[in-house]
Amino acid sequence: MKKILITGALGQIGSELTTRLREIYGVDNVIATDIKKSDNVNFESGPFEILDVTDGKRMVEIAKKYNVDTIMHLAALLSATAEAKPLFAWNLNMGGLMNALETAREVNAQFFTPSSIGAFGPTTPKDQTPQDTIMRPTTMYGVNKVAGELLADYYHQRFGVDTRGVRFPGLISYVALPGGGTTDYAVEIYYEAIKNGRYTSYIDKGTYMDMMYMPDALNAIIDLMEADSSKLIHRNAFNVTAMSFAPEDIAASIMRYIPNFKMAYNPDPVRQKIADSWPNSIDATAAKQEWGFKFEYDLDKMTQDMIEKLSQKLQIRKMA
Ligand code: VAH
Repeated sequence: MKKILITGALGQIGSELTTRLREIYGVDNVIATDIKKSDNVNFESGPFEILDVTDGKRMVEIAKKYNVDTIMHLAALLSATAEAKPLFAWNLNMGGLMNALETAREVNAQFFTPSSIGAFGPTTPKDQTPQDTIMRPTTMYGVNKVAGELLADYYHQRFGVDTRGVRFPGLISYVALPGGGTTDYAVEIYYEAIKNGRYTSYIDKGTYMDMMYMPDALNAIIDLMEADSSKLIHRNAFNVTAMSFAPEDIAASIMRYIPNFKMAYNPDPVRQKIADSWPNSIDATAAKQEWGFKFEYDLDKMTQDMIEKLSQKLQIRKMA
């Protein structure tokens, strides 16, 4: 990777991936793009272009203008929004992905796009979900992710594009808020715990989902993209996870640092149904074996860092 184009650079992953890649590869070698101008100070420091990923012609123009050799396609609607607007989600998620793959083919760039545990469905084995298994998702987001995995593999087999991807679990971070996801509760809870000392979860008790702290997610992307291609048996996309927890587990972890924190439950039928269709835990053995996937943050270590960083960001002292 020498010259990297990122789509969706203002999103939850993109905002931190842009900063991290600029630290590693040089500011001028990471071209951030998104559908709107950024007010994020990090972006003033390097190249930024307005790009609607459904405009394939413009995407190729930008890729050629900066002579990119890597495309990281992150722009997409997440699960809850996609369920509310399925046709828009199909057009944006699949149209954008197709344009990104075509651009990578045209300029001979390496390619990354994230899949998700949302690619699995209710008939998938729920515990320690294998890398290769039944994938019949019952959400538009899941359909997009399975189709996306197949498309990315097709572009590798048919056109030789070096496509790679991971099936991300829910991602937790303090820089940019996620938008329209099912796992967003695991981010909101920290903000509410610090601001108000309480949170009402829209995901019910006992609902286990895989999760990962953003620093581990960024490392996974970079490690996969730098991995020796000849060692990859799989490509799109690898199961990766750091932990699996239910809302009561994250509440208990927060209480270790904010003892008076109060948790309540008011399940949102739509997002609860999506969460219930996903695995309880997935198996990341293939990623560990083929490119050395590892993670550093477990639930309590993540909680401690989230509370510390968010307290600074919100200018509230809350550590016990
Ligand atoms: C979502 N955060 O909730 C995303 C992610 C596994 C969940 O794909 O839609």
